[in-house]
Amino acid sequence: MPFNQPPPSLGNQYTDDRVLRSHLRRALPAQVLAEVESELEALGGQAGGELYRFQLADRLNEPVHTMWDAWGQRIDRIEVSPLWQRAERIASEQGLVATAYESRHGRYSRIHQFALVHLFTPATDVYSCPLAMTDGAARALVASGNKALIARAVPHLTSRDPAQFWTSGQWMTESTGGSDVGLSETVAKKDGDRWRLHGRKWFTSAATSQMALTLARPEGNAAGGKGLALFYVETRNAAGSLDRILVHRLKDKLGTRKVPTAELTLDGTPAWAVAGDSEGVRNIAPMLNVTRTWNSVSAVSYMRRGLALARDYARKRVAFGAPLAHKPLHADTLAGLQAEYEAGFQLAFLAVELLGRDESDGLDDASRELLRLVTPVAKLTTGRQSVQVLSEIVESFGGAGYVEDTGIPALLRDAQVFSIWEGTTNVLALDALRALQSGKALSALQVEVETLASAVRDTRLLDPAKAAQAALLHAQQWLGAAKGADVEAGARRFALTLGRGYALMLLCRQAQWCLDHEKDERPLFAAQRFAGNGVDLVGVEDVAAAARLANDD
Ligand code: MFK
Repeated sequence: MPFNQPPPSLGNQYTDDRVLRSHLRRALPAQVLAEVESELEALGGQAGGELYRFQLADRLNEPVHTMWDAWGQRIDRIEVSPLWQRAERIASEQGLVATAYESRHGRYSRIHQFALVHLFTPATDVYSCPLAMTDGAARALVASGNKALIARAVPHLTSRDPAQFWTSGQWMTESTGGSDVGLSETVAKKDGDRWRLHGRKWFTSAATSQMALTLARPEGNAAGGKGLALFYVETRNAAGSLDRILVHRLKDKLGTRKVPTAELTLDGTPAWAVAGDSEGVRNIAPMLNVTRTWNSVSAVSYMRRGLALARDYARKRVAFGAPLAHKPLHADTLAGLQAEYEAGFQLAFLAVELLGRDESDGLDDASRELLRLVTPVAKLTTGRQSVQVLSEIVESFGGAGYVEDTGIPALLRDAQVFSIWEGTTNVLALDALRALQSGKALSALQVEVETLASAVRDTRLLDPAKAAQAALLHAQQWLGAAKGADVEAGARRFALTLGRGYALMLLCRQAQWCLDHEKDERPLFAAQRFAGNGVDLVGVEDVAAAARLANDD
């Protein structure tokens, strides 16, 4: 018999995830953890078993758009893959959205929910996309105070009954661009007590949703984001057909191939104003901040999935006389990636924790400003990390990682979206600057970091903690000194330094806790390693030189 390499396999994705479990032991009261742990174990078992096998079997299935029926009727039916059909059922039954709104554990409900998301996302080929928008829509509707729409939609968006459960779209992007949303061309015309929307939406993810929140410009309103209004749309009429919505085609994307992302025309689509007839960007912001949090956790969950597969493979794959796991160079490579995962995890779950506190007990001004800052910073930091980590994961499998039917290449292609949708790295870096405008967020961050640093006692953690503080101080000094175009040019390096510096500080806190309570040194090693990977990216910029270099003139 010729040699056949054993493929990588996955165990229970909850019980195997030291980082998730240890974080929950620190962040949740013991009673809450005891109440939620069986759910997490069950989903972790599904994720590493039944769903992983399903993913491999479903690999080539993609959503199918049927534009016409046999008799010439325009139907625009979109059928998602069997894996996604199963994912929708699991999502509603296991409360991937509902958990946050049932609020059984008060301020801890978001941590509970996002622990489920962490297990669910990489097991369902990003079914978290429609769920993120569903959660974001529920949150934006609640924030709007629009009683009629809250009563109409939120019970569906947060249902555990698959027959009642709705997902929501978030239709923002037009062909004028996904970042500068103020350029949107869709027009809203008043029609009695409702509106009709006319325009083209160019990148509408998960086009199978029962409803959507979208932006359009009421006739006569001014140009720009403030002249847009936020609208609620139900996609189907009483007969079950799309209600004056035409689906032109599904996008042929690099990754997230299961997500039916469509180009739509709104052809007089009935719509209801969510919160007045202007300030649409401001009114959709609660949705953006929730979907960005889903993005952060999903990016981290992909790093974890890649590492779980790579570690298992390294134990099985023998080369040059030993398993790869015993080869110092291979171990060193995986250690660097594990450190990225551990730090990114801490940052993403800080955003989660603050969101949960805000929704249950309310936050004081300083913590609310911190949440506003941490949300884009966590999104941009983890989005970049996931692309880099998954690229290394592919390489860690050698040629096998480059072969489609191992399922490994799809991880990298999917990960690439986390730094693009919901705002690219650069757009979010500018959003982080916007979040700093009041001046309170940086001082809140400084106070937090000093508190975290003062709790670090193990001498081996002092250097990583100092590296984190030095990077954050450098970022603040840079911002204090930068002027004009320099601020924009350096925004990305500034925001990534905030993200990586803060992530390192949080990892030091977790490492100290693990030394004290679990006699576990691995988070300490992760903190040391992450500090070595580099946290201060502020650098020295020269705007004129950068412009010449970029434009090659
Ligand atoms: C795994 C899960 C992932 C999720 C899957 C989702 C599927 C994919 C669906 C999509 O991709 S939908 C498209 C996502 N698009 C974006 O994220 C847009 C990216 N662009 C931006 O974020 C721009 O910064 C922005 C559109 C907001 C800029 O528009 P404007 O019109 O120039 O906004 P402006 O004037 O800066 O802000 C308007 C108001 O909103 C201001 O408040 P005031 O009127 O009170 O001054 C801002 O402070 C406020 N605002 C903006 N962003 C905010 C915010 N408030 C709170 N949080 C924010 N993030």
